[in-house]
Amino acid sequence: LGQKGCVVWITGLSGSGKSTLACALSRELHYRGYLTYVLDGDNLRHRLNRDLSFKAEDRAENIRRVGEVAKLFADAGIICIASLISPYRRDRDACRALLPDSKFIEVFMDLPLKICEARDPKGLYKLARTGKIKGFIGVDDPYEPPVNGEIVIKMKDGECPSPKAMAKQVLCYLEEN
Ligand code: GGZ
Repeated sequence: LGQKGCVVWITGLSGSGKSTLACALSRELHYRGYLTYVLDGDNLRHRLNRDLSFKAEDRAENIRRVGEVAKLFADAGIICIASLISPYRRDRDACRALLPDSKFIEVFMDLPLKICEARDPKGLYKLARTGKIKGFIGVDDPYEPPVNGEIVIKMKDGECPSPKAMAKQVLCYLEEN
């Protein structure tokens, strides 16, 4: 009772830790008794969005659909954590426009490309660098960072923040706002 839904929209390069943060944040919120639901771009592309490619217009449609679904969760009083590369500002802003401003919290994973590329958990950067996949964000397609996002996750003292530290940063924001 009394829970207010919202959308926490996590954007950033492949390998920047979006899914890791989504998972850690969801866990921390559960401990505190909140209902959450994670919408992960990579997972949704297997079913709901399996008809979509990585061309700009398909990314736009991917993000539009996830934005609409996220809004439904928020309307139901759930904290919906959406984790997508969502590289283009216009697409993210269209999702923001579906909700009152205080209910859309944009989290930018501001980690250097070098770090994301070094992680390369699925070997996708390697495929992109060798031309085996085209239009990979950060390699041959641009990423447009948020300008007025609510939260920025950054390196501290040359170290990437831990999943727990990232989740705490978002939690603090949610609690204060
Ligand atoms: C194949 C790709 C491509 C291309 C991204 N070809 O880091 P990941 O692997 O695990 O998650 C990424 C996922 C991107 O899906 P999104 O829905 O988040 O993207 S977007 O918001 O831009 O629509 C990545 C993988 O799919 N990926 N680019 N070019 N696989």
